[in-house]
Amino acid sequence: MSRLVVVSNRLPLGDSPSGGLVVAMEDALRSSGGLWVGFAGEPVDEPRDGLQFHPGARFERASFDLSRQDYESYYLGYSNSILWPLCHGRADLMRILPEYIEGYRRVNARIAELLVPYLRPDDRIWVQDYHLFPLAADLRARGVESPIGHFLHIPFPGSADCAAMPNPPELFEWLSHYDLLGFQAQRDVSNFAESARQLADFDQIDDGCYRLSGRQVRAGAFPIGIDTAAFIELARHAPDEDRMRFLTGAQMMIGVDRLDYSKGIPQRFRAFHLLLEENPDLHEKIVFLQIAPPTREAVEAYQDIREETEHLAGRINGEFATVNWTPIRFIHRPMPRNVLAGLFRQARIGLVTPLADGMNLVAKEYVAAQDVSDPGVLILSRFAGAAETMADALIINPHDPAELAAAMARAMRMTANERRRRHAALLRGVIEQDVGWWSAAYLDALRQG
Ligand code: ADQ
Repeated sequence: MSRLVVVSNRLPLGDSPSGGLVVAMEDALRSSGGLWVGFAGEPVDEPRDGLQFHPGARFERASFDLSRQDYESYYLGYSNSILWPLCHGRADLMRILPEYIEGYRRVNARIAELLVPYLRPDDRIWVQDYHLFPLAADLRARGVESPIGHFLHIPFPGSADCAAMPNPPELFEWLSHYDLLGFQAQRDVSNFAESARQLADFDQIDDGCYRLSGRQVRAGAFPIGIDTAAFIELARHAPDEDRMRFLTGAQMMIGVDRLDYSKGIPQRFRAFHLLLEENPDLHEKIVFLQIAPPTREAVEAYQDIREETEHLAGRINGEFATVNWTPIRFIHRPMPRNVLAGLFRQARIGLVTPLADGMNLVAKEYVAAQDVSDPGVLILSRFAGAAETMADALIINPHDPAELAAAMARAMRMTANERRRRHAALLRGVIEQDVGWWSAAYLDALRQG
């Protein structure tokens, strides 16, 4: 079997808890043998030449260094101050600087340069996410002819947003060098085709097969999953009881997100305010636990969101708290995965309300963690990729506080029968389309090219 080479922005090293992507890649790499290349951690003053190999896994792992300047322009700059806001419908938050664009091109070309000496002719190369759009073009320019696939973990923007990029045709030129473009949802495949039609030299050849800038490219939706079996076990054996004392008999509603403006955290706080205003009977019956570790704090747009959310939480607690009851608990730290799993299991409501999201794995983790005989209710934004396959959640528009507050009230009052019926349907999907299914489906499609 040909070797799999995965390239991602980050190479997970050490004992940090594994997220879905790490588990998926480890799974795929272990079964076919392979190499995972990525950036390992902190930028340095003097980047070393070449790749650094890290023994100790059942496949090869190799990292590259980034200088502080490259980290700033390629990672914080182009990737997270241009592409991330653009792909999440926030073109207004983009910060377009010429050095970001140059840095992004330079780093991708350097990664290709470092990688080429280690590639074999029969490799299959799988590039992950928006940090590395140009990588296939850079590899092809250096003579690489192997199949190269890309998977985008975040939404693909529609044509109006694409047009707000610094140089839209360049994005499509980069994409045209891949054999297979993988997206989270059908919505993204449609956005890709529509944007390419408007902004590039593009034709549809067949279902899922296109001509882009004179080259043939396939595209499809491959909804990412979690390691469902492992998460179910984690939740079953999670430490609990003591930790739940704060509930003092109330039901818990939980939100777990990186503190990112795309996740809709202020919107859900406002809806919770409305819920308490309109439903005095729910006072002291519900506690909202929001866990949101800060992220990308060096990027300006992330500096305001913490203040806004803390202010809203303070206002709600100031207005409604009693001696025995604090309506919102807001924690700004990451949590060990087993603690998270236990909290999900205890929560009557799982709140996943992004304004835009590629998939959202928290929605799947919440479902996997439930006790099947007395499960909680998932409230899910229609703008999460997960909404395409999780129709049995309460699907809401996160911009509408009245609709969201009504869903919270409905979830609080939902009968055990309806909760069990909805949960059983959701769990079936989360089990069937787990992370192993996802990587196998993608790699099969890449192979058939
Ligand atoms: P993210 O934007 O990071 O991922 P998500 O899919 O929800 O979003 O994954 C977050 C992961 O981090 C989950 O596994 C969650 O449990 C964990 N996490 C969040 N807060 C935590 C905390 N406080 N402590 C510990 N763990 C925490 C991007 C895209 C998504 C897409 C994924 C995978 O934005 O749309 O689903 O990649 O493709």
